[in-house]
Amino acid sequence: MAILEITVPDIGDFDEVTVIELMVKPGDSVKAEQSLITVESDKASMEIPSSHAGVVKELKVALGDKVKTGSLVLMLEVAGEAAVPTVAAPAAPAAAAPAPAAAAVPAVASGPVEVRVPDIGDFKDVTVIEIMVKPGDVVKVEQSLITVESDKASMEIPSSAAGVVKELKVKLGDKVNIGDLLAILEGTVAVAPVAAAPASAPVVSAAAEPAQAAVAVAVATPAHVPTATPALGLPHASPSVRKFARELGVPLAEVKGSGLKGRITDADVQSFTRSVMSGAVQTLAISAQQAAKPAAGGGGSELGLIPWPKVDFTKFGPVERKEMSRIKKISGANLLRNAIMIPAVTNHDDCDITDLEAFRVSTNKENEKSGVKVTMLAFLIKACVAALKKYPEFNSSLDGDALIYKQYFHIGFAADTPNGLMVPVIKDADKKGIFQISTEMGDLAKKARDGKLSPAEMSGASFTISSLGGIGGRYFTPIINAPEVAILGVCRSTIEPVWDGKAFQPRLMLPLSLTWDHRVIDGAAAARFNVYLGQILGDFRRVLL
Ligand code: CAO
Repeated sequence: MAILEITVPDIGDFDEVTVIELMVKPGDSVKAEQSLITVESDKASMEIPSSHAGVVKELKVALGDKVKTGSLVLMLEVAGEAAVPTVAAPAAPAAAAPAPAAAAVPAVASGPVEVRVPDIGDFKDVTVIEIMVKPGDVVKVEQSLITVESDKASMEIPSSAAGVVKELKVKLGDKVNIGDLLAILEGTVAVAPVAAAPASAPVVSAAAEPAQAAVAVAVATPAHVPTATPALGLPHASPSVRKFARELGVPLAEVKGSGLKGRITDADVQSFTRSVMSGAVQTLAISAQQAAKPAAGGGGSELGLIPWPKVDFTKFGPVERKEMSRIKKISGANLLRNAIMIPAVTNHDDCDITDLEAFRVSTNKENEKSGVKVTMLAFLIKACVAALKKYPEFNSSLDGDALIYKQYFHIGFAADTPNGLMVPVIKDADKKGIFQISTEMGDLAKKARDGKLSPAEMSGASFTISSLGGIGGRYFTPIINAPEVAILGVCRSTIEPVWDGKAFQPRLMLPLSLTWDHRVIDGAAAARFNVYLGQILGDFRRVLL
């Protein structure tokens, strides 16, 4: 046996790409050429294959990491001599790497317009494996029309014009080349320069929103590899279908492909979703989670939901459609999974922070010149660390039937940014003072707003705080940031009349909302956690007891 380092092969012009999907985990057996991870730039997504067959020992990348040619992906144990040298994965299909197309300024034409296969680099006789439109469909400029596949890559071919599809000139299995006629559009159509100049590279969206590039490039599974089965974990699907499945939280390995060679199409993903919703199919992902909790609840996955309403809003008034930011899409998929899969309960409580607030204000006054402003959140982080130490199950994660108790205290805090919610992490908050925490929080919040947080700065949290205190509100039910098991929501403190046994006293009360995973934590423990947290915030000297 030998251990090999599997690295990112030559991925052409891509400088830094983001890891958006991990397709294997430690312990998995992989074949040579099996895809290990998917990476995405703003122009394309690609699957990175394994150069060897073996067993995954250790993943060296996490979701969100930036990688480039030569970055270490994972350690692979392979059969053979221990002397086998460390090798890089074979070169990626650099020819498939997209080159930027000229910005498309649509011109207007009327009458039939021919859409042809634009310049697809060195690829010859690529097979049409998916047809994404049909006669009568209205297509936009840059909308993907078909997916083609060579033995190295699959790519979606976009339309060079907008209009109504009058006739399709290709069918599944056809071999196409540069210049071949794909479709005829009719009506008044907007024509992008790419149609007039087929030499422009087709594989990059030239539309105004490059992040939504319609075209993706993938290192394809070799033709001889059989159609994916859940057991193999090798779903055969184009990057756009993978992306679609990810957005819906659909485990592709469980979807049966109806396309050529068993390829999974958008329609397959949609019909799988419908089956899950109707209870006809239970996803393995959900079963695994259910296995982790006592059998008392029975099946429980038959959500029995009716389909999502499809409404033509323009019937009711003018509308504007805007793509959601990438962060929103990613966090949305995570939030949906966490909301559905965790039996979460929220305890609301109030705690008296009158004295702490007075201390905070005086501390800030004394340290005005230091430039470091201490907000209530820094104290909350310290107080939570104390409560997590006293109630360690709140600092744990589920691992099958076991709990992983973390002996570190890395506290995530939700930060509101123009692009969406981000959760930077204060590492080792137990070892840091209020000033250091405040300084780090300020730096991390700024980086989050500027979109400059590194994946490392957003990972490893063992507990999260979501503070809306600077904004307002009373209580809310935060969603647990899996695989954590609890999250504290905090709203704005207000002066309340509090009965001291003789009279009402004006006290500054802080509303707390603690959401916890009922598989790990019981209601009584949650109530105790909140009470203890309130006691600490009421009098920090208790930390010393
Ligand atoms: N009660 C009363 N006032 C509070 C308070 C509370 N609980 N928490 C903060 N404040 C005050 C601060 O003292 C500060 O007052 P001054 O301007 O008078 O000094 C003001 O509100 C603004 O504070 P802040 O929000 O800038 O600082 P913070 O440390 O409390 O929070 C950060 C930092 C990054 C967490 C915050 O800016 C943020 O992004 N919050 C939103 C988090 C979020 O979106 N959560 C929802 C997740 S679920 O979708």
